[in-house]
Amino acid sequence: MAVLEQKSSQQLIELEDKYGAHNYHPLPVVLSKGEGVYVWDVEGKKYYDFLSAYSAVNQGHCHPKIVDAMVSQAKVLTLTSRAFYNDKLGEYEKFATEYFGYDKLLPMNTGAEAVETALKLCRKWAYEKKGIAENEAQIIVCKNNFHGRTTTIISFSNDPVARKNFGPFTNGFIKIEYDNLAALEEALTTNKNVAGFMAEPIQGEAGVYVPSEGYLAKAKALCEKHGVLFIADEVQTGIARTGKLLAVDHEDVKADILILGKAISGGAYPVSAVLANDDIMEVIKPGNHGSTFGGNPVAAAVATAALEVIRDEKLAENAQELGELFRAEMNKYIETSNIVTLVRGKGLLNAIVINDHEESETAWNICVALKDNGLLAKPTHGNIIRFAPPLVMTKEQLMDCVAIITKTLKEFEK
Ligand code: IF1
Repeated sequence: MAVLEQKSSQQLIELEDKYGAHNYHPLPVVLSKGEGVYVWDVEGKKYYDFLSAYSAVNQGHCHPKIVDAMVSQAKVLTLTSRAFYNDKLGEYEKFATEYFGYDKLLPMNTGAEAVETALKLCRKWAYEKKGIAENEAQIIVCKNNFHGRTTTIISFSNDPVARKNFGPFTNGFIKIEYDNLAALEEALTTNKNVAGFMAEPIQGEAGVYVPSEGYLAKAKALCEKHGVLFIADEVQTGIARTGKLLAVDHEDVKADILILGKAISGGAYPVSAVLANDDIMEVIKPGNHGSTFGGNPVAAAVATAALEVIRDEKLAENAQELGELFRAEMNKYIETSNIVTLVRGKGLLNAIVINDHEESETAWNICVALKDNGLLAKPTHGNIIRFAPPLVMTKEQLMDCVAIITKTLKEFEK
């Protein structure tokens, strides 16, 4: 067989440009290998990965335990559909429900599918348990949210780029300001058909907005007072990313419906999940919901291994410790900087704010320079750069990354 010569980064970028939909604007780097906190481009250059595929690779790239679980299962049975049982799903559901402390788990594949599942579950609960008139349920969401890209989810987005020309949209959502308890209380008291309140415990895409201390606990208490379900979207903040297993754990909050994705599989395979207790999950009956791949044996094997790695390697504790170190080091730099105004985050989900207007290219140019200096990160909105390395990073590696980041930022000092 002819040996395909390895194409250059530029050739591979041109292939995607010619044959692929232009639904992304990636940083100009073509990756071909990942291991732990490192990735390599096709020319063999090595980088620190400071994005972790948007917090899907918390366990590090190609973690051997996770890959072995995937390969072993893939050689035996990949997919049965849910028309039949398989021998891995029940074991995984037991493991994961005990791991997170819920009665039941509904397995899906992507984060957006899990968000859609949670919304359907909340509505059905509202009609069948709370007695809201059918098709009248309202779900409260937060402005500047990011919950995925399906038509219903963008229906309650306020990002014009995510919404324009994708209408008509789904009704039944009330948008309030994030981290504003008065706005939540008003929405709960002035609308009689509220079924749920869904929020990210930290708004990731909006720019790593950490809400005020106590916000999540008080929001949950308001939901309980008004008989409304609190839905936590932990697709990005979950699985040890913020220094606890779940971001809501920082305030000892138990969501009525928990949404997981991304790192529940360590980034090896699309896996997502919705967890709830029986009094909520029991409204789902055969035929109400599902998906071809949801709960497949490979997903079950991969997610079990990925969650074991988080626990056995104490990655939440590591994220907590390294996150504090990262913010302390960045704050030292910020004291002397005239381009970075602040660093914020929890655990190893952090962001810096560049003191330039939203439309400026500065954050992008800094990320291109970081790439040239061996570290991959990407701006969220305009002037905010998210920093989210794999949670397996060592202190020495983190300090090396801090040196790269501060050295690069100094190149942009005015
Ligand atoms: C893209 C953003 C991050 C999420 C939360 C649900 C989902 C996501 C809190 C949906 C997904 C991804 C989507 C990906 C880039 C990334 C992202 F920039 F889009 F907004 F992380 F912040 N809830 N976030 O963060 O999960 O269906 O993607 O599996 O669409 O570009 P998904």
